[in-house]
Amino acid sequence: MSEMKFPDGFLWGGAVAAHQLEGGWQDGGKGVSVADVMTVGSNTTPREITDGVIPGKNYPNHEAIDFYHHYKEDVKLFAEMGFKCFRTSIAWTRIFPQGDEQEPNEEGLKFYDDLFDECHKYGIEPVITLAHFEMPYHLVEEYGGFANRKVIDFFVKFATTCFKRYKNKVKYWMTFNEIDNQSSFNNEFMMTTNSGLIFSKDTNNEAAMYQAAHYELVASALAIKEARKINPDFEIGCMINYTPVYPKTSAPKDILLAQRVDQRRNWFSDVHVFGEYPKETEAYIERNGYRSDITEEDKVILSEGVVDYVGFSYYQSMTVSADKIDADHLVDPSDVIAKNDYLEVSDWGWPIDPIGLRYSLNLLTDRYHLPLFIVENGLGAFDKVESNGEIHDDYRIDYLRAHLEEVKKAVVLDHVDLMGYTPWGCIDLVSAGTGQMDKRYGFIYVDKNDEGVGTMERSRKDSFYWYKKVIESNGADLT
Ligand code: P53
Repeated sequence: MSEMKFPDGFLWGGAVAAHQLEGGWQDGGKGVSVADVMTVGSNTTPREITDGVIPGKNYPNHEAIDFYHHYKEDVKLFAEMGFKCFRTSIAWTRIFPQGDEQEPNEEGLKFYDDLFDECHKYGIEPVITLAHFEMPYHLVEEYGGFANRKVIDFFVKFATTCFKRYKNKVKYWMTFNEIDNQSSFNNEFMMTTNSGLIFSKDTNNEAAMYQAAHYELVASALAIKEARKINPDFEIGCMINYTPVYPKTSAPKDILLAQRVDQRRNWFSDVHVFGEYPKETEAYIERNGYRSDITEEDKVILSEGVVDYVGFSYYQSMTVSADKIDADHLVDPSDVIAKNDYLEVSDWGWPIDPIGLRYSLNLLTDRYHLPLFIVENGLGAFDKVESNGEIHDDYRIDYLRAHLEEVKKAVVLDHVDLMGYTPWGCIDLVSAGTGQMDKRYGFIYVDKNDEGVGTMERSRKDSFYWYKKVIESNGADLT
């Protein structure tokens, strides 16, 4: 294995999202996003989504790691590691602060011009997500987020504005981050961050999710159709959280349930890739009377606005048991999760499964016959700064090495067509799920804690030097 390399031009890099690192939440004319009304949580306490910004509450995304003012220093560190690409998102609220304006905000557009120029200075290719959990809060308050068909137009306008402005600076795009996360429709965080849905007690969450997701898929397809006209050389992908689903046992009812959970989660990417809903999903939606608003025109748009590649995050696998709920009674996939006795878990309880990544790469290749891009992978962990300032994060190196070994087998032995690998949170940032700073993913440490206290100073962890060597050897040296 050690002589095996990744293909030439493989996009080694790192991934972040605007709201999780930029800060500057009111700088340059930026508007309030859904991420700006989420408080800090913890390993055990969920983040609170407040009704607007309430003075005195701790909103970690407001300042984050202040990448807005530190980006030159940070991009320089990425370049030092040898990054070929850098995945970030464009904060919708920098471009359209409220979401429904006629004209974009020039200062916001300029910020990304400068950021992309800074990347290109070092030969780093930007990889851009358009909607990464940061919809304008105004669109939620005023329109109900993606519960409202009108929001499709606002998204398409935002997307088109970005495509036109950055057509010579950005080649790789993704429309919606982890669009399939909302299949956990009882999770308020997932619903708000993905679709801007805020539930009242009498809402049927599942029904709302199918309708909102449909509008998002139409918005994605329309944006892609526009993008093709603006620059035919764009590569535009979808972005899903791929979590392979395992049966707890070899009992056929567990096997069928595992398949059903996969169907409940992964129909989103089927629509992105094939331009139509898969059979079982369509049957389920019809049976329940969900997604009443779908037009013939929508169906044409979906079939025309398909993606060029499948971007996905991979953190863990999921194991399910039909002991209590079987395939025909499954509602929310989160209800059937069981413990996998073969896997260790992270400090946040996420199962660690490197082989699951090779399995996923093969499965997605067989299913979609498209290039894949691992746009997130990594270990959220507590780091300790030694008295001499060093950070020995061997657990992070072990995690990434084990995953990359499996990726390498998938690419070299199984011939999976993989565009690149961008581990999540290449610089420490605010956790999406918990709002914590102390759930760290980075190669670069940022001195700031969950209380928001710290000097913001950046320093290189051991993993920084390890990843640099991985990139330098094009993946031949993972030691
Ligand atoms: P954190 C779980 C929960 C929330 C967001 O997650 C998630 C996931 C994983 O499926 O999605 C992605 O920060 C997401 C990133 C996020 C990352 O996973 O909760 O695209 O925004 O930071 C890691 O540890």
